[in-house]
Amino acid sequence: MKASRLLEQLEHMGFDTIAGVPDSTLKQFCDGVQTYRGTLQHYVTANEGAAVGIAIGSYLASAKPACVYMQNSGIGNIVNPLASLANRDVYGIPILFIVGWRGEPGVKDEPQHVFQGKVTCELFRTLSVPYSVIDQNTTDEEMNAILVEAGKVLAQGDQFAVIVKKGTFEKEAPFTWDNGNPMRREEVLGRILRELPRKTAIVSTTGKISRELYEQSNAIYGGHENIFMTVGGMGHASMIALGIAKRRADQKVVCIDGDGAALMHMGALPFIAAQAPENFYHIVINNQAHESVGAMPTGCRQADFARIASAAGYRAAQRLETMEALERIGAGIREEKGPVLWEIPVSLESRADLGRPKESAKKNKEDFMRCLLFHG
Ligand SMILES: Cc1ncc(C[n+]2csc(CCOP(=O)(O)OP(=O)(O)O)c2C)c(N)n1
Repeated sequence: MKASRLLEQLEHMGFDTIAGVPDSTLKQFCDGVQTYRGTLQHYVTANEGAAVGIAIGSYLASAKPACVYMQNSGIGNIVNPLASLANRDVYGIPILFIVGWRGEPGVKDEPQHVFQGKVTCELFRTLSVPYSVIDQNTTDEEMNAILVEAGKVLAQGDQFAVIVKKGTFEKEAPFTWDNGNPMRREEVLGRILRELPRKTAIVSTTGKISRELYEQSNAIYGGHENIFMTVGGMGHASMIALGIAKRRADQKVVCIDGDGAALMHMGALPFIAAQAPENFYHIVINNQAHESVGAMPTGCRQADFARIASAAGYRAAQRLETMEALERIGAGIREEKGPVLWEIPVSLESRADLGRPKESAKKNKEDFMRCLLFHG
């Protein structure tokens, strides 16, 4: 199936707004949205619940339903505005969801996707959202029929979901862009690891930042037991790090975040500042993109995390733009009290042969807890 064709159909059906958070299963679809030349207004929102918010507002202003695309990991973020606002027992606001299905039962996937994948259809049933599943064998005629069915549901003020299996959308012209930043993320992460005292507790964010840190730490130190990889729960790494920092005042804790993840639950920043943990250090690796799932730009490319952190009340915040400047991290963690934030701009590059954690998630958790217990 071609994303461009589906988008034309949506426009034809009267959709004029599409909002969402990018997903690897929907990479071709997301590229299609970026390169689409029709009139659909597109937003990459900070989280999936925010996309539902835009869909609701757009409907209120135009009486036209909007489309929300996302990975199934984002279902948690849509539940609240869906169940307590859009549902027919409240306002009855039509929304069409396009949902990438990671962790489909029977298809091998990473630990963070297994349970979410298993309960995906069940969750939509529970939320009273009828759905159809599509895959690479779905024909254009079958897709038309699904959209006709969806249209009937939406006309009643209800929501409908199209659940998309891996490999459904064909490759078309890819969307390419450049953020102009010279430093490579993987090299930056290696340098950060060398700057930090060995065994500093690190909480790393969802996606390739954790995968690159894992490989870099194994290469530099022969292990990674001091790193807790937030493989799922995108946007929550900083609060996990805060939870550790509050319980272990004797330990310095570093959160290595992505800009997309930091945006997703940005209320964490003023909250961390209010808690004022002296042993907390926050590093935001900023490529202005959701690089891990296909390098789609975030909807907030102008965001200046150092200034946001200062305004939120962090004790100090700074942008580090060269490899030499990364020395500030080593000095800062030894000499400065937290909470401190360092924002590091990086390019959109990543290695095609980047690996994934080899141990089970549980083993990594146990190693991390043991390391935390016996260090400091
Ligand atoms: C709630 C949720 N929505 C979407 C995803 C899919 N996802 C995984 S990593 C990622 C991008 C993360 O972007 P950023 O934090 O900027 O890090 P980068 O990949 O650019 O290094 C996305 C959207 C997810 N895991 N969870």
